[in-house]
Amino acid sequence: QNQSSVKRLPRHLLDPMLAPRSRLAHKGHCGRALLVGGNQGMAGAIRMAAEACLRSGAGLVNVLTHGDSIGTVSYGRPELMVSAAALRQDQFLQQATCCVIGPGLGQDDWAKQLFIWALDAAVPCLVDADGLNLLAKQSLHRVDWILTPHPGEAARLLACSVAEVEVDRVSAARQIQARYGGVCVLKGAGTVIAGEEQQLSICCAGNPGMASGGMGDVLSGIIGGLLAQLAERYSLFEIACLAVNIHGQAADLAAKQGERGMLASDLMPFIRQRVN
Ligand code: NPW
Ligand code: AMP
Ligand code: MG
Repeated sequence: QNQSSVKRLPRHLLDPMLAPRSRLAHKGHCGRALLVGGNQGMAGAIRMAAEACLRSGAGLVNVLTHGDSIGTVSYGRPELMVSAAALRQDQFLQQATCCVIGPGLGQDDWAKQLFIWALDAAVPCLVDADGLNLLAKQSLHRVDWILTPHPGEAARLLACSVAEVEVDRVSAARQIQARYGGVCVLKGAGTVIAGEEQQLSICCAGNPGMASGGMGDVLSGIIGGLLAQLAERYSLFEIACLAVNIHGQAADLAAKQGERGMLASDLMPFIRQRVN
Protein backbone atom coordinates (compact mmCIF):
# COMPACT_ATOMS: atom_id res chain seq x y z
CA GLN A 1 0.00 0.00 0.00
CA ASN A 2 1.32 3.43 -0.93
CA GLN A 3 1.26 5.26 2.41
CA SER A 4 0.94 8.64 0.66
CA SER A 5 -2.69 7.80 -0.14
CA VAL A 6 -3.46 7.37 3.57
CA LYS A 7 -5.35 10.35 4.98
CA ARG A 8 -4.81 11.26 8.62
CA LEU A 9 -7.96 13.15 9.51
CA PRO A 10 -6.92 15.77 12.08
CA ARG A 11 -9.17 16.95 14.85
CA HIS A 12 -9.81 20.37 13.27
CA LEU A 13 -11.41 18.69 10.24
CA LEU A 14 -13.56 16.35 12.31
CA ASP A 15 -14.69 18.61 15.17
CA PRO A 16 -17.00 20.84 13.05
CA MET A 17 -19.21 17.75 12.77
CA LEU A 18 -20.00 18.36 16.45
CA ALA A 19 -21.29 21.92 16.16
CA PRO A 20 -23.20 23.22 19.21
CA ARG A 21 -26.84 22.16 19.30
CA SER A 22 -29.63 24.50 18.34
CA ARG A 23 -31.28 26.07 21.39
CA LEU A 24 -34.51 24.50 20.12
CA ALA A 25 -33.13 20.95 19.99
CA HIS A 26 -35.20 18.17 21.52
CA LYS A 27 -34.52 14.45 21.89
CA GLY A 28 -36.40 13.68 18.68
CA HIS A 29 -33.79 15.71 16.80
CA CYS A 30 -30.91 13.71 18.22
CA GLY A 31 -31.72 10.26 16.91
CA ARG A 32 -33.00 7.01 18.38
CA ALA A 33 -30.41 4.25 18.53
CA LEU A 34 -31.38 0.58 18.77
CA LEU A 35 -28.74 -1.70 20.32
CA VAL A 36 -29.01 -5.48 20.07
CA GLY A 37 -26.89 -7.91 22.08
CA GLY A 38 -26.07 -9.01 25.64
CA ASN A 39 -26.57 -12.77 25.69
CA GLN A 40 -26.32 -14.66 28.99
CA GLY A 41 -23.02 -13.85 30.70
CA MET A 42 -22.26 -10.88 28.40
CA ALA A 43 -24.78 -8.28 29.55
CA GLY A 44 -21.87 -5.95 30.35
CA ALA A 45 -20.94 -5.63 26.68
CA ILE A 46 -24.28 -4.20 25.56
CA ARG A 47 -24.58 -2.14 28.77
CA MET A 48 -21.25 -0.41 28.08
CA ALA A 49 -22.18 0.14 24.43
CA ALA A 50 -25.53 1.62 25.45
CA GLU A 51 -23.99 3.92 28.05
CA ALA A 52 -21.36 5.13 25.56
CA CYS A 53 -24.17 5.74 23.07
CA LEU A 54 -25.98 7.95 25.59
CA ARG A 55 -22.74 9.78 26.47
CA SER A 56 -22.12 10.43 22.77
CA GLY A 57 -25.38 12.35 22.64
CA ALA A 58 -28.03 10.03 21.15
CA GLY A 59 -31.51 11.39 21.90
CA LEU A 60 -33.02 8.02 22.85
CA VAL A 61 -31.44 4.60 23.32
CA ASN A 62 -33.39 1.33 23.11
CA VAL A 63 -31.69 -1.95 24.05
CA LEU A 64 -32.96 -5.36 23.03
CA THR A 65 -31.22 -8.02 25.07
CA HIS A 66 -31.57 -11.46 26.62
CA GLY A 67 -34.25 -11.68 29.32
CA ASP A 68 -31.60 -12.69 31.88
CA SER A 69 -29.54 -9.58 31.09
CA ILE A 70 -32.20 -6.91 31.61
CA GLY A 71 -31.33 -6.24 35.27
CA THR A 72 -27.62 -5.79 34.59
CA VAL A 73 -28.17 -3.60 31.54
CA SER A 74 -30.64 -1.29 33.32
CA TYR A 75 -28.93 -1.14 36.71
CA GLY A 76 -27.97 2.41 37.61
CA ARG A 77 -28.73 3.72 34.12
CA PRO A 78 -32.49 4.38 34.03
CA GLU A 79 -32.13 6.56 30.92
CA LEU A 80 -31.90 3.34 28.89
CA MET A 81 -35.06 1.68 27.58
CA VAL A 82 -34.37 -2.02 27.91
CA SER A 83 -36.54 -4.90 26.68
CA ALA A 84 -36.19 -8.64 26.33
CA ALA A 85 -35.59 -9.50 22.69
CA ALA A 86 -38.35 -11.59 21.19
CA LEU A 87 -39.70 -12.07 17.70
CA ARG A 88 -42.23 -9.68 16.13
CA GLN A 89 -40.80 -6.49 17.65
CA ASP A 90 -40.69 -4.64 14.37
CA GLN A 91 -41.75 -1.34 15.97
CA PHE A 92 -38.21 -1.08 17.38
CA LEU A 93 -36.72 -1.30 13.89
CA GLN A 94 -39.25 1.16 12.47
CA GLN A 95 -38.55 3.80 15.14
CA ALA A 96 -34.77 3.49 15.07
CA THR A 97 -32.52 5.93 13.21
CA CYS A 98 -29.56 3.54 13.52
CA CYS A 99 -28.91 0.03 14.74
CA VAL A 100 -25.92 -1.44 16.65
CA ILE A 101 -25.71 -5.22 16.41
CA GLY A 102 -23.33 -7.55 18.15
CA PRO A 103 -21.80 -6.56 21.51
CA GLY A 104 -22.08 -9.66 23.68
CA LEU A 105 -24.56 -11.17 21.21
CA GLY A 106 -23.13 -14.72 21.30
CA GLN A 107 -23.52 -17.15 18.44
CA ASP A 108 -26.31 -19.49 19.57
CA ASP A 109 -29.73 -19.82 17.90
CA TRP A 110 -31.12 -16.83 19.85
CA ALA A 111 -28.22 -14.73 18.57
CA LYS A 112 -28.53 -15.94 14.96
CA GLN A 113 -32.25 -15.13 14.78
CA LEU A 114 -31.75 -11.70 16.30
CA PHE A 115 -28.87 -10.93 13.96
CA ILE A 116 -30.90 -11.72 10.83
CA TRP A 117 -33.91 -9.82 12.18
CA ALA A 118 -31.92 -6.70 13.10
CA LEU A 119 -30.27 -6.52 9.69
CA ASP A 120 -33.74 -5.81 8.28
CA ALA A 121 -33.38 -2.31 9.69
CA ALA A 122 -33.68 0.22 6.87
CA VAL A 123 -31.21 2.51 8.68
CA PRO A 124 -27.41 2.59 8.95
CA CYS A 125 -26.04 -0.27 11.05
CA LEU A 126 -22.93 -0.88 13.10
CA VAL A 127 -21.91 -4.55 13.27
CA ASP A 128 -19.36 -5.58 15.90
CA ALA A 129 -18.16 -8.54 17.97
CA ASP A 130 -20.36 -11.64 17.58
CA GLY A 131 -22.30 -9.87 14.83
CA LEU A 132 -19.05 -10.05 12.84
CA ASN A 133 -18.53 -13.70 13.75
CA LEU A 134 -22.01 -14.48 12.41
CA LEU A 135 -21.37 -12.34 9.33
CA ALA A 136 -18.20 -14.32 8.58
CA LYS A 137 -20.39 -17.40 8.10
CA GLN A 138 -22.77 -15.72 5.62
CA SER A 139 -20.84 -13.22 3.54
CA LEU A 140 -23.53 -10.53 3.18
CA HIS A 141 -22.84 -7.23 1.38
CA ARG A 142 -24.32 -3.86 2.33
CA VAL A 143 -23.39 -0.23 1.67
CA ASP A 144 -24.92 1.31 4.79
CA TRP A 145 -23.04 -0.45 7.57
CA ILE A 146 -19.85 0.06 9.55
CA LEU A 147 -17.95 -3.09 10.56
CA THR A 148 -15.52 -2.86 13.51
CA PRO A 149 -13.37 -6.01 13.67
CA HIS A 150 -10.36 -6.49 15.94
CA PRO A 151 -7.63 -8.55 14.23
CA GLY A 152 -9.14 -11.85 15.44
CA GLU A 153 -12.54 -10.98 13.98
CA ALA A 154 -10.90 -9.63 10.82
CA ALA A 155 -9.14 -12.96 10.33
CA ARG A 156 -12.51 -14.73 10.57
CA LEU A 157 -14.07 -12.32 8.06
CA LEU A 158 -11.25 -12.98 5.58
CA ALA A 159 -10.82 -16.68 6.43
CA CYS A 160 -7.10 -16.14 7.06
CA SER A 161 -4.76 -16.02 10.07
CA VAL A 162 -4.35 -13.11 12.51
CA ALA A 163 -0.70 -12.89 11.41
CA GLU A 164 -1.82 -12.36 7.80
CA VAL A 165 -4.12 -9.52 8.91
CA GLU A 166 -1.44 -7.87 11.02
CA VAL A 167 1.32 -8.01 8.39
CA ASP A 168 -0.60 -5.54 6.19
CA ARG A 169 -3.43 -3.96 8.13
CA VAL A 170 -4.33 -1.47 5.38
CA SER A 171 -4.74 -4.26 2.87
CA ALA A 172 -6.81 -6.33 5.32
CA ALA A 173 -9.16 -3.40 6.01
CA ARG A 174 -9.53 -2.75 2.28
CA GLN A 175 -10.26 -6.40 1.58
CA ILE A 176 -12.98 -6.55 4.26
CA GLN A 177 -14.52 -3.35 2.87
CA ALA A 178 -14.48 -4.73 -0.67
CA ARG A 179 -15.95 -8.10 0.34
CA TYR A 180 -18.66 -6.89 2.72
CA GLY A 181 -19.25 -3.25 1.65
CA GLY A 182 -19.78 -0.14 3.78
CA VAL A 183 -16.92 0.98 6.04
CA CYS A 184 -14.38 -1.27 7.76
CA VAL A 185 -12.76 -0.12 11.01
CA LEU A 186 -9.84 -2.48 11.67
CA LYS A 187 -9.11 -1.95 15.37
CA GLY A 188 -5.82 -2.15 17.26
CA ALA A 189 -2.87 0.22 17.74
CA GLY A 190 -3.21 2.46 14.66
CA THR A 191 -6.85 1.78 13.79
CA VAL A 192 -7.39 1.65 10.01
CA ILE A 193 -10.66 3.00 8.56
CA ALA A 194 -11.45 1.95 4.97
CA GLY A 195 -14.47 3.19 3.04
CA GLU A 196 -15.80 2.94 -0.49
CA GLU A 197 -13.89 4.49 -3.39
CA GLN A 198 -10.53 3.83 -1.70
CA GLN A 199 -11.19 6.18 1.25
CA LEU A 200 -8.65 5.46 3.95
CA SER A 201 -7.65 6.93 7.30
CA ILE A 202 -5.47 5.82 10.20
CA CYS A 203 -6.12 6.96 13.75
CA CYS A 204 -3.13 7.15 16.07
CA ALA A 205 -5.05 8.18 19.21
CA GLY A 206 -5.36 5.57 21.95
CA ASN A 207 -2.91 3.64 24.10
CA PRO A 208 -2.06 0.14 25.39
CA GLY A 209 -4.27 0.70 28.44
CA MET A 210 -7.09 -0.08 26.00
CA ALA A 211 -6.04 -3.72 25.92
CA SER A 212 -8.84 -4.75 28.28
CA GLY A 213 -12.33 -6.22 27.94
CA GLY A 214 -15.15 -3.96 26.84
CA MET A 215 -13.08 -1.29 25.02
CA GLY A 216 -14.49 -2.35 21.66
CA ASP A 217 -18.02 -2.38 23.02
CA VAL A 218 -17.57 1.26 24.06
CA LEU A 219 -16.47 2.15 20.51
CA SER A 220 -19.63 0.47 19.16
CA GLY A 221 -21.73 2.68 21.41
CA ILE A 222 -19.90 5.85 20.34
CA ILE A 223 -20.40 4.99 16.67
CA GLY A 224 -24.09 4.25 17.35
CA GLY A 225 -24.51 7.58 19.13
CA LEU A 226 -22.89 9.51 16.29
CA LEU A 227 -24.81 7.60 13.62
CA ALA A 228 -28.05 8.50 15.42
CA GLN A 229 -27.18 12.21 15.31
CA LEU A 230 -25.14 12.66 12.14
CA ALA A 231 -26.02 10.02 9.53
CA GLU A 232 -28.34 12.37 7.64
CA ARG A 233 -25.56 14.95 7.15
CA TYR A 234 -22.28 13.04 7.02
CA SER A 235 -20.98 9.91 5.34
CA LEU A 236 -20.48 6.69 7.28
CA PHE A 237 -16.74 7.07 6.62
CA GLU A 238 -16.63 10.52 8.24
CA ILE A 239 -18.71 9.31 11.20
CA ALA A 240 -16.45 6.28 11.70
CA CYS A 241 -13.32 8.50 11.64
CA LEU A 242 -14.83 10.91 14.18
CA ALA A 243 -15.95 8.09 16.49
CA VAL A 244 -12.56 6.33 16.43
CA ASN A 245 -10.85 9.65 17.26
CA ILE A 246 -13.21 10.38 20.16
CA HIS A 247 -12.72 6.84 21.51
CA GLY A 248 -8.92 7.03 21.37
CA GLN A 249 -8.79 10.55 22.79
CA ALA A 250 -11.16 9.63 25.63
CA ALA A 251 -8.84 6.72 26.42
CA ASP A 252 -5.79 9.01 26.34
CA LEU A 253 -7.49 11.37 28.81
CA ALA A 254 -8.48 8.45 31.06
CA ALA A 255 -4.92 7.07 30.89
CA LYS A 256 -3.56 10.17 32.62
CA GLN A 257 -4.38 8.24 35.81
CA GLY A 258 -2.40 5.24 34.53
CA GLU A 259 -2.68 2.90 31.56
CA ARG A 260 -2.50 -0.37 33.43
CA GLY A 261 -5.80 -1.06 35.18
CA MET A 262 -7.78 1.39 33.03
CA LEU A 263 -11.35 0.12 32.52
CA ALA A 264 -13.63 0.54 29.53
CA SER A 265 -16.12 2.28 31.85
CA ASP A 266 -13.43 4.84 32.76
CA LEU A 267 -13.84 6.34 29.26
CA MET A 268 -17.45 7.42 29.81
CA PRO A 269 -16.90 10.92 31.32
CA PHE A 270 -14.24 11.68 28.72
CA ILE A 271 -16.55 10.76 25.85
CA ARG A 272 -18.89 13.48 27.04
CA GLN A 273 -15.96 15.92 27.30
CA ARG A 274 -14.92 15.14 23.70
CA VAL A 275 -18.35 15.46 22.08
CA ASN A 276 -18.79 19.01 23.48
P1 NPW B 1 -5.27 -15.11 20.60
O1 NPW B 1 -5.91 -15.37 21.92
O2 NPW B 1 -4.36 -13.92 20.61
O3 NPW B 1 -4.71 -16.29 19.94
P2 NPW B 1 -12.99 -13.18 20.31
P3 NPW B 1 -13.87 -11.27 22.28
C1 NPW B 1 -7.73 -13.04 18.65
C2 NPW B 1 -18.02 -9.88 24.31
N1 NPW B 1 -17.39 -9.21 25.44
N2 NPW B 1 -7.52 -7.97 19.82
C3 NPW B 1 -7.37 -13.75 19.92
O4 NPW B 1 -6.45 -14.71 19.57
C4 NPW B 1 -17.84 -9.25 22.94
O5 NPW B 1 -18.73 -8.17 22.71
C5 NPW B 1 -18.12 -9.10 26.56
C6 NPW B 1 -8.40 -8.92 20.21
C7 NPW B 1 -8.64 -14.43 20.40
O6 NPW B 1 -8.70 -15.75 19.91
C8 NPW B 1 -18.15 -10.43 22.05
O7 NPW B 1 -19.55 -10.53 21.87
C9 NPW B 1 -17.67 -8.44 27.68
N3 NPW B 1 -8.33 -10.23 19.84
C10 NPW B 1 -17.66 -11.63 22.87
O8 NPW B 1 -17.45 -11.15 24.20
C11 NPW B 1 -16.29 -7.89 27.75
C12 NPW B 1 -7.33 -10.59 19.05
O9 NPW B 1 -9.14 -12.87 18.72
C13 NPW B 1 -9.69 -13.70 19.76
C14 NPW B 1 -6.37 -9.67 18.63
C15 NPW B 1 -16.37 -12.20 22.33
O10 NPW B 1 -15.44 -11.13 22.03
C16 NPW B 1 -15.38 -8.60 26.76
C17 NPW B 1 -10.44 -12.86 20.77
O11 NPW B 1 -11.58 -12.46 20.14
C18 NPW B 1 -16.00 -8.74 25.37
O12 NPW B 1 -16.01 -7.48 24.68
C19 NPW B 1 -6.47 -8.32 19.04
N4 NPW B 1 -5.59 -7.37 18.69
N5 NPW B 1 -5.50 -10.30 17.88
C20 NPW B 1 -18.61 -8.22 28.81
N6 NPW B 1 -18.18 -7.56 29.90
O13 NPW B 1 -19.77 -8.63 28.74
C21 NPW B 1 -5.88 -11.55 17.84
N7 NPW B 1 -7.01 -11.76 18.53
O14 NPW B 1 -12.86 -14.65 20.39
O15 NPW B 1 -13.80 -12.64 19.20
O16 NPW B 1 -13.46 -12.71 21.76
O17 NPW B 1 -13.22 -10.19 21.51
O18 NPW B 1 -13.62 -11.29 23.75
P1 AMP C 1 -12.06 -5.06 21.39
O1 AMP C 1 -10.93 -6.01 21.16
O2 AMP C 1 -13.22 -5.29 20.50
O3 AMP C 1 -12.47 -4.96 22.84
O4 AMP C 1 -11.53 -3.62 20.97
C1 AMP C 1 -10.41 -3.06 21.63
C2 AMP C 1 -10.38 -1.54 21.40
O5 AMP C 1 -9.25 -0.99 22.08
C3 AMP C 1 -10.24 -1.17 19.95
O6 AMP C 1 -10.85 0.07 19.68
C4 AMP C 1 -8.71 -1.05 19.79
O7 AMP C 1 -8.33 -0.21 18.73
C5 AMP C 1 -8.32 -0.47 21.13
N1 AMP C 1 -6.96 -0.89 21.52
C6 AMP C 1 -6.60 -2.06 22.06
N2 AMP C 1 -5.27 -2.11 22.25
C7 AMP C 1 -4.78 -0.93 21.82
C8 AMP C 1 -3.46 -0.36 21.76
N3 AMP C 1 -2.39 -1.04 22.17
N4 AMP C 1 -3.34 0.89 21.25
C9 AMP C 1 -4.41 1.58 20.82
N5 AMP C 1 -5.68 1.09 20.87
C10 AMP C 1 -5.86 -0.14 21.36
MG1 MG D 1 -14.92 -6.50 20.78
